[in-house]
Amino acid sequence: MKRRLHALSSVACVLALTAVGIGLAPTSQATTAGLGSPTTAPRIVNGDQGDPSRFPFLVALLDTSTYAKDGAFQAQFCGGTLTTPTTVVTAAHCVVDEEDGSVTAADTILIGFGPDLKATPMRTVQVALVTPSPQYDRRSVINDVAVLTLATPVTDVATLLPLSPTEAAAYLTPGAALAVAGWGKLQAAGRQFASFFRVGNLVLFPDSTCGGGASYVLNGVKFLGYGPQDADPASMLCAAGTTAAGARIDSCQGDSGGPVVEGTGAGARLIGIVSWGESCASDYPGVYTRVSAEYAFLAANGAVSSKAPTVPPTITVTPANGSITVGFVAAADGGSVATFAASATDPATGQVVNCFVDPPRDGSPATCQIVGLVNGTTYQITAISGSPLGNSPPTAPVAAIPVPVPTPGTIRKSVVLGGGMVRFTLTPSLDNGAPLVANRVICQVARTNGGARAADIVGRTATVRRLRSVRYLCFVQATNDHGTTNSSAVSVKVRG
Ligand code: 4AZ
Repeated sequence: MKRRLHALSSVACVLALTAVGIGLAPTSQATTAGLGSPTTAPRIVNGDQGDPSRFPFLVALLDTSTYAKDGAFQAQFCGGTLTTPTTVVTAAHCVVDEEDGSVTAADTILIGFGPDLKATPMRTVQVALVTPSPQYDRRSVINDVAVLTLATPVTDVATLLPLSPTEAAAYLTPGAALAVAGWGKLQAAGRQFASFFRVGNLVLFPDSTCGGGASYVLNGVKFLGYGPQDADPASMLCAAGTTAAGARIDSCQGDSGGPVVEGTGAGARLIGIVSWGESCASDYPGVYTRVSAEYAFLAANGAVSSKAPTVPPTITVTPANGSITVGFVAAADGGSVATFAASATDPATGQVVNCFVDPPRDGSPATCQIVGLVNGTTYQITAISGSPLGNSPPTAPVAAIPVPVPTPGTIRKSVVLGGGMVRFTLTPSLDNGAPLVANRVICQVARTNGGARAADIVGRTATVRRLRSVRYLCFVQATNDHGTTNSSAVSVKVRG
């Protein structure tokens, strides 16, 4: 029973390749890097120790009875990915008998959570339903995907979204950086498995290597390609990595079913599932199920979050000249964000101006710029996370003024002193980050808007002199390097 399905997985791989009869190198020649260098620590094959915070969604498929007898390290037979609180996505070949096509009974599989198979006790959850893709073909290994439905939801572990067809073009560019994770063999030869999961940094190969037979050189290391009889680029991806020393990085037996991830943060996606390959770290890349091609199957079996964002994004608001730039970070509420939107409302006129941006796939903050705004006007900024399934509620409004012009103080009190003098008491003007170059009270003859007299504000007062005995409109005018802003005016009747 020890690592029972490892053997099955590797048989699946061998059959896939031999059935089509291309002249692949014998396994003994195909094994490569690291084998002759006992000084280097064992790796996934040439991977690194996993960072659990980067792969919370990585799960182990455990054989129930082996787990009871010998623990998780012996019972682990495949990897998987938690894509919703109730679904694990894995490879079909992990749960379909190679010989007769029978599907593994749900009660013989436990899902193990945690990075270390030798940690006791491992957190386990029972499986209620095992659903391999009806399009999975044991001979060609096309559509190598299955959904395991959990008996109880796991709500405290971060999930990973499967790549959707609409996102595929942006993610699946040859040369894209990927990571594969699992507890599989550390070397192609022998039976040395990882206890703590390992991660291999891979590069996505062109489709021409994955059914077109083209070879590919990565960092000076030449990889051979799979021909049309071996690999099907419609349902498979090819990928491999190299170490700085020129060794090949690959998944191996026991990694099957586990995730290939591209992107980080809100942009992270499950793009591949460990499926098969010509041995491990050989002259050939590893082959992975193309998740975006299985999206309809995954969605139909509940393995895609159908959740609209429920929590607004966190926003940063930066005023600029005639515009306001809004930065967005999606909330980690499990909702899938298709678009961020922000709007600026002028409360005085009710006018609204919007901007939109898609979340970047590297998980970095998205930004968009609301343009065509009037400098010095106070706008109210709100934002949402949007999706075809619905939008989050808006953020609380944040006030922003395009260009940091000053905010003038307001006139609190005016005292007519006689002799053509009026003394004003004011609230302070705000420089909004750029020092005031002028800050004064200006009085104009109300009837003509002429005859202006001004006085600098000193402390909280200003005394305007040489006024005539007429009605004036008086206001605060503050100026910094970005511009000048006037307060609203108060009416003052001057007597001589
Ligand atoms: C396997 O037997 C297997 N190098 C998984 C991945 C690869 C080869 C074999 C890719 O499960």
